[in-house]
Amino acid sequence: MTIQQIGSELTAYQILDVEGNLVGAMPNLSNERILELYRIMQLGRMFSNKIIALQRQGRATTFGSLAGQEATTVGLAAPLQPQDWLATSYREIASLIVKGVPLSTLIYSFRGFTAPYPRETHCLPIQIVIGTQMPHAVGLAMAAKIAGDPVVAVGVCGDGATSEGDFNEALNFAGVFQAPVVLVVQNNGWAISVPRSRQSAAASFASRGPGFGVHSVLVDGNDLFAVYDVMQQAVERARSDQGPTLIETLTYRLGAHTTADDPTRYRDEAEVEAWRLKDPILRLQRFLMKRNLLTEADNQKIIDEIEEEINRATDEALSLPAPAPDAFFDYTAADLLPRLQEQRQDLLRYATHQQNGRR
Ligand SMILES: Cc1ncc(C[n+]2csc(CCOP(=O)(O)OP(=O)(O)O)c2C)c(N)n1
Ligand SMILES: [Mg+2]
Repeated sequence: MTIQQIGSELTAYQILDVEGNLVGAMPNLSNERILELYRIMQLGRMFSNKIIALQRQGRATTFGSLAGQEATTVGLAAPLQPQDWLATSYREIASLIVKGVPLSTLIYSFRGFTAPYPRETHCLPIQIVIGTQMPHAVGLAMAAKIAGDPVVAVGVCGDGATSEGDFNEALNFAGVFQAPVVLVVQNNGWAISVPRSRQSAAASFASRGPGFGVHSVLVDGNDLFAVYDVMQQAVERARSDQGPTLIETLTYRLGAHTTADDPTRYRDEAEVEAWRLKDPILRLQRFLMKRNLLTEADNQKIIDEIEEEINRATDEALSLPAPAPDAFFDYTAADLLPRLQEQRQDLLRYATHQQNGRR
């Protein structure tokens, strides 16, 4: 498949249908690699459930599950090379896992402070400020291009982020400077309680690309093979200096926005049920079982092993000292300006006051 320039046409590219049957040409992936990616999809969902449980016990901060979005988050990171940059929001934990960020580092970050990820993973810390990671990705790509490095940068945001200036500015810079970047919009239907229909009157977010002179594609975001395929091609286009690509992945947030949200107050359960039938993990599982690449027993073994892996990483992350309340100042600037030094002191005074109040 070659990436088509799309206008307002609304057909999402698909390789694997809901029943796990091939309806397009398979990307170049070995059976071992497919099984590994399937394992990380399962890991992404189980990791999400674990952090939600820790949050309920008061041992983790607010957390947004990626349940339902495993094919997109795993598929977008899988074609990347170690030197390629990844700049994401909070919904792409599985992408970071594919890139090699250790589970214990990620779990520790949900104790209130995101310590830097290992340098060699080339992942920026997750962004909570909506949309800001998109110009970061374009900047990293432009820097690589200027330096002549064969490095690609990927920025990932949600449907809600497309209404931010940052998203549009990133697209414009990417087009004007032909940055080796891939900008991915995970359209999961909702931005907290704001539905996709209230975000834009455009038929698709992908259709925004051509207005910026950026190659665009719309893909079934619950289809691992399709996401991998379009991503692989976009990354190669970027690496061979053929320019940036905008990819919209059509997916769905099966859970709450975060642990601080109750979607039953604004969302029809029938919509959720309809998307459960398109579950990306079940879809790939059906494919694997039909091809005799996975049995029920294999599947159970994978789940048991992941559970152990997550529990080990949790023990490790919880055994570390709690992050200092002012730790993030260490990463704000090389030398703190007087105003920031003052803010740091204020924060420490406040934290001490709070602690004394509790005694
Ligand atoms: C600049 C900014 N404005 C508002 C918020 C509050 N906020 C947090 S998540 C969110 C919705 C984002 O929706 P979307 O981009 O679709 O991402 P999703 O959560 O669906 O993955 C908002 C408005 C924020 N974090 N940053
Ligand atoms: Mg969204």
